[in-house]
Parts: sequence; structure tokens; C-alpha cells
Amino acid sequence: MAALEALIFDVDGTLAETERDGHRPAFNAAFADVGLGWEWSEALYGELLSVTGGKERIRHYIEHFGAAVPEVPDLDALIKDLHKRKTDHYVRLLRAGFIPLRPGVMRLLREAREAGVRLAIATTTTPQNVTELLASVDEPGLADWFEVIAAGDVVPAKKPAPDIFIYACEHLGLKPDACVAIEDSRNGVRSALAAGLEALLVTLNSYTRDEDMSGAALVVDGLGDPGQPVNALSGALEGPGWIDLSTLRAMHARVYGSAA
Ligand code: XBP
Ligand code: MG
Repeated sequence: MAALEALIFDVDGTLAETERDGHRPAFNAAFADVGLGWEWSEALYGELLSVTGGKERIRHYIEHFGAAVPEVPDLDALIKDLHKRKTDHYVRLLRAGFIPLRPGVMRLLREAREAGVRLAIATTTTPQNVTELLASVDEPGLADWFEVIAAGDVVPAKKPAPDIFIYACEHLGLKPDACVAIEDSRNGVRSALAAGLEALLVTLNSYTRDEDMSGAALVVDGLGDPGQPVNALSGALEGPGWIDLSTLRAMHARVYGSAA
């Protein structure tokens, strides 16, 4: 029965609300660069989020939404070019400081670091998007707090496949039962559970609040902060009423029966 040794964070929707006002306009700007006439509305993007990975999402849109595609000799090259343009636009948004971390994230990261609980990231997004998001926070060297940043194409299969969480645990040198995973989406829940990370906290957001998070140990509407308690939609919320290390330790102990 392992003690809690590490927190493994998802990025998009978990560390920050990046999708609606970050990735989505970046995709639309890339489509405009190439004159495609494609425009992903908030509602359409919410549907497209069922497919993880920006390149995979563009391909899904082409194949399933009747998108008008220019006559090109190599569709893969077009998708790759669009995604590179999108990433450049997204990084510009991050560098301009348009995408803050969600409430409570820095507090929890600091608490874990001070308690010697190790930190890692397991995300579908492009690695540069992670380092640029962390660099945009007013905490110099924040990226270095994470021993492992497992991101994007570093694994063959993206969420809901377990690959990225398995990669993170392996590079931490920890078994899943020594970790807590923090996610925001159904795809993330499926990925973490398939990787054996049953001590799983879900922080819902506007895109994922209606998704089926079955299997998560605790589902809340955010991390909250002192004086800003959160609502638990499923699972037992122990501790001060917002998500702190004691809450995560209690959740981990409940799942694995280990000493909190
Ligand atoms: C969310 C994703 C990513 C982003 C877009 O990742 O599925 O694809 O939507 O980023 P997670 P890219 O929730 O696992 O952090 O365009 O770089 O894929
Ligand atoms: Mg996410």
C-alpha cells in the first residue's frame, strides 16, 4: 500500500482553461492563414474536443464534417502545416498572457512542492504549449518544478489511451498507486484509469461538465481556494472544503487503503 508520492496533472482544461479562448481561436487563425474558410464555433469545437490531439482533430473534422478541402497532393502535409501555424498562434496567445492558470493551481503546486510531493504532467497537447503556458505564469522556473513533462507525440497513442500516463509514471519511477492524477475530461479519465491511476481527481470545466466521469474517485467543479469552497459532484470531499494536499491524501488513502 504505497503512500502518495506524486501528483500527475493534465494540462488543457485542468491547469488552465485553454480550449475555448486559446486553442480554438488559434485553430481558426491557422485556417484563415491558408484561406480555408473553416471556422470552429464554440459549440462545434466542443464536439471536436472528443478527439484529442490537434492534428487528429483537424483530420477528424475533414473526414466527418464535410469540410471543403483544397486539392493538395499530400493531406498529411497540409494537416501538419495547419497544426504548426496553429501552435504558433497559440504560443503568441500564451506569451501575451491571455491564458491564466485556473484558481487554486499555483496554491496546490506550491503546497505539493513544500511537502516534497513530486510533480509531473501528462498531456495530449504539444510540448511547446506546456512550457510556454508555464513560462507565462509569474513564477520563474515553474516548468522545472515538474520532473516529467509527458506531452503530445512522445507516445504513439493519445488519450483516452493510457500511454501518456504510463510514460509519466515510468519516468517518475513510480507505480500508479503512489500517484494522484488530476484531469478534466472523459478522455483523460479513461486514460488515467487504463494506466492504473485510480486515485483520480476531476476538476470540471465549461466544456466537460456534462461528460461521464465514472471511475474518478472525486469530481469537483474546481480546485477552489481558502474561502472559495468547491462543489463535489461525486466522491467524498474531505479536508477544508477546497482541494488541498490533505484532500488528495485522503482520497488516495480511500482508494488504496494506505496511510494518509
Ligand atoms: C487537450 C488536447 C489537445 C489540445 C490542443 O490535451 O486534446 O489536443 O486540445 O493541443 P490535454 P494540440 O487535456 O490532455 O492537456 O493542438 O497541441 O494537440
Ligand atoms: Mg484536459
